Amino acid sequence: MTDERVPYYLTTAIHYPNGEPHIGHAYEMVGADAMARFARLDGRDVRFLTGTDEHGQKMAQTAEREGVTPLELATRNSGAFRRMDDEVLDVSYDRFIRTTDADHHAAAQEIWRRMEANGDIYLDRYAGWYSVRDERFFTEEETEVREDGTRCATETGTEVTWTEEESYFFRLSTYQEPLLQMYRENPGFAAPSSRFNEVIRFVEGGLTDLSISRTSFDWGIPLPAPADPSAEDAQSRKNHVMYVWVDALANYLTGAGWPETDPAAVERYWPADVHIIGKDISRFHCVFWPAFLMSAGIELPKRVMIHGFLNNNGEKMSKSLGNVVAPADWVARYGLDAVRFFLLREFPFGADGSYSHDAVVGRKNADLANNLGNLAQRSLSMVAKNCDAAVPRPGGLSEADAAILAQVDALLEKTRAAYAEQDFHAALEETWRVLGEVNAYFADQAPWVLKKSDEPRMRTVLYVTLQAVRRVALLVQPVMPGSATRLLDLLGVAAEGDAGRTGASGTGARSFAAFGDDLVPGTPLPKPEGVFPRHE
Ligand code: ME8
Repeated sequence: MTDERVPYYLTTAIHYPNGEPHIGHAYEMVGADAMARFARLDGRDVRFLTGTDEHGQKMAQTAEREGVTPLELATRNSGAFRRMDDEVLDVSYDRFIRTTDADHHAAAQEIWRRMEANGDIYLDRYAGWYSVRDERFFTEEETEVREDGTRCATETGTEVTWTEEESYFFRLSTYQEPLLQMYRENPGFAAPSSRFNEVIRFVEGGLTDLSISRTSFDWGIPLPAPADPSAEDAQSRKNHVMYVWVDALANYLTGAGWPETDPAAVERYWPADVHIIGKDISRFHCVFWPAFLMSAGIELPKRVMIHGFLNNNGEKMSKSLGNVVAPADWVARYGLDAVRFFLLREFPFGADGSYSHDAVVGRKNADLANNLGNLAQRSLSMVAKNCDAAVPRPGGLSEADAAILAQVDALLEKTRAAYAEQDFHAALEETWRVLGEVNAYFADQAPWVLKKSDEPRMRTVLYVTLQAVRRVALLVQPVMPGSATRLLDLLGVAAEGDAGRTGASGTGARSFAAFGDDLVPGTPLPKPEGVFPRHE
């Protein structure tokens, strides 16, 4: 049977497992998970890739400090990232890739071979500044000497060390024009536009060739054997491992089954629909990655969504400031759905933002407990008491009824448009604006007064309100899968199997195909209970 659904392949950055995950990592996962769930509920055949980036000098150094092997360090912390996804955040990924996986080695070596076959790789010497923290090379002009005498990268503030070694280079300089042309032809290649413009200005400033192998340590993927075994460098290339970013970026291809673990999947899912990454790694994804792919003759991803950074009360999170929050602690304190909602509602995905205890509690109490929770609880309790605990039968709709339903109905298209740009904030803002209108409608119509004066009208108002709550609950499933599912259960909406897929709450998902359906009068409803508790 052929799958008629349109494929949708999305990826997150793969995280460095040189420590435990923090709330910045959680932020990226929640955004990507909302996107994946939305696409599934909207009928797409989703493949969602995440994982850990396990090679490189940073991993090797941390392992040495901790007295374990790099693989032991990677395995331990990769497990912590995976547990965050599975047990803390309910992330519905399809594959958790580790760059130490065997199929990934094959993919990384294959892309290298293709770039080499295209004449884009040559052997030379690298002499310059390297930041282990950033796993990145810097030119002299990109660094500065601090008061304490250490040299740092100006852009990232991390320490750099002078590095001189034999290295293979990628002819990035020859891709300046092709990249600029690709950007012109694909104005949506990266977003938001402010960050895309920074990338374009960087490329316009000229590109130098990129060092893509290292000899000073061996924790990385070996270079593939040369096409010609009698090549002059056949022996010496055994001393090189791939620069960790060549290896890391190739994970997106591995995850699609490239080059040959799953050709049908490659055909179906590549090019990726969106790579979701943070602002500090935009250059790798918008400059290096498309240049590698052009060189290797592989189609480019459709979009790179560059999210901002999450700060603690306006301060950068750092171990030295002691303000690093563990995602599990946050979730234990506020509840998963309040955290997920806060992260996506508080500020636009492309912008930087901040969290504080008061801000999270504000969202939890005002937006969730009051605007949505109370409305649902009050209308459902009235139905339980006054309508035989079943969906009431409405009479003819008044102008006010029709007007509020029209606003609710328009939310699907608006939400779809916002998600197409990963603008979760705009989607939620509009949904909560309309929820405000529904609350005003409920207060104006005062069904508790109608109960004494006009029972048929009371039933109509309750029906319209439940109808509105049902549509809002459908649309917030990607953000709050657990709570939305419970709310839909309380509304007597039948679950449809696995449209939302995986995760503890996946089985109860209801796809958007049913968005336009009406609640069926007479459907028995379970005893109402609060879904969005207040934070005391
Ligand atoms: O960069 N707020 O890994 P990483 C929001 N392995 N996002 C944040 C953040 C914060 N405070 N701190 C980090 C790497 N991030 C590479 C990626 S991809 C082929 C290789 C984001 O563990 C960061 O921007 O340092 C990145 O997207 C992700 O977390 C992983 O960061």
